[in-house]
Amino acid sequence: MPANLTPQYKEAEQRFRRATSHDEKLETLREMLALLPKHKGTEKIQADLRHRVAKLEEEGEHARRAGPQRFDPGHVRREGAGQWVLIGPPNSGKSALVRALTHAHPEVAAYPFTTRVPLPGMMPFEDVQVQLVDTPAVAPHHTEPYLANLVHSADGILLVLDVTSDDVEESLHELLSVMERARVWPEGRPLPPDAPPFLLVKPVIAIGNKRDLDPDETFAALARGSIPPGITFHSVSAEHGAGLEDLRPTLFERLACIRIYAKEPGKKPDLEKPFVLKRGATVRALALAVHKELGERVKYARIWGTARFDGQQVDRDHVLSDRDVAELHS
Ligand SMILES: Nc1nc2c(ncn2[C@@H]2O[C@H](COP(=O)(O)OP(=O)(O)OP(=O)(O)O)[C@@H](O)[C@H]2O)c(=O)[nH]1
Ligand SMILES: [Mg+2]
Repeated sequence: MPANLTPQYKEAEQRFRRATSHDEKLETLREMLALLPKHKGTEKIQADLRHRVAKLEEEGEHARRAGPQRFDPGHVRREGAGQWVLIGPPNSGKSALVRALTHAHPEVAAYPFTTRVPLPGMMPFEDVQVQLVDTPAVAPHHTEPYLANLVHSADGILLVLDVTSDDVEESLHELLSVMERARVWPEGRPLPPDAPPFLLVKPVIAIGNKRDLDPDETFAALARGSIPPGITFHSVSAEHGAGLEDLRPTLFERLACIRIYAKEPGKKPDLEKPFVLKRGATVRALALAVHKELGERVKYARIWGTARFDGQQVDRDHVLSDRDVAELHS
């Protein structure tokens, strides 16, 4: 059966042949795998590509373990309640947004490709912090190959667009292809029957920036119309602050986390530093987060907050809710 390889696949194959570094090879192989039409005629090629990817991943893992530690721009250590990676075309305002929402100070400038390496910042929200990662621009023939790795390991993706720009649609197309290479699928968008394997479903939000230059939101409406289903749209002005206060809670809520205040019997709860757990976490998951051993020993908890009454006793499989106070008993 003919393989019917697409021009995009052949182009990725060309780049693989030219690739010199380990990361570049791995990246292009992953891309080839993603672009390969999946049918009986390509089964052999699929198996071969998977084998090569696995081998390169293993080599990478060995190199990482062996050290010495090298700066890897494709990896930013997650901190706080979760990590959002911002991607967007040049000058769309990624750095301005990270500057406005976090304590970080990335360079903001009116010329393209100002940001050269990823830069994380922490966004305070109520009593937690959410990590935002600024990145170099995505543009045809100028996209850093490691961006797909960053997107792959993030908890959520922000597609930052300048709504006043002439090429919102093309930019969006580029951003979606980075997500495709990263094997990320927007949460809330139905998976097609021919979806490639191993897709990671994550929250994806499109940010329509520079709202101050679009007072009647004509450009924002056009940009909104180009956004595929499942990707929500937020109109903001990173420079003037409009829309940012609504964005903060959204960035926490879309991480699907809960905050739990642990309390020792007879003592007041620590309301300063909540434990941040995934929505659906149980008493046992909280105990594990407090101390690995406690995860095994915990028998029940008393909870304040969403319980029917204060101090209600619940078993270790009880599902906790955001802002519960929990006293663990083993
Ligand atoms: N009017 C207006 N200008 C903005 C806004 N956000 C950013 N800018 C301007 O847009 C230009 C680019 O902003 P940056 O934040 O550097 O854009 P970037 O996406 O990080 O750009 P690169 O790092 O080059 O990819 C700067 O001149 C900013 O002052 C906004 O909300 N409104
Ligand atoms: Mg920048």
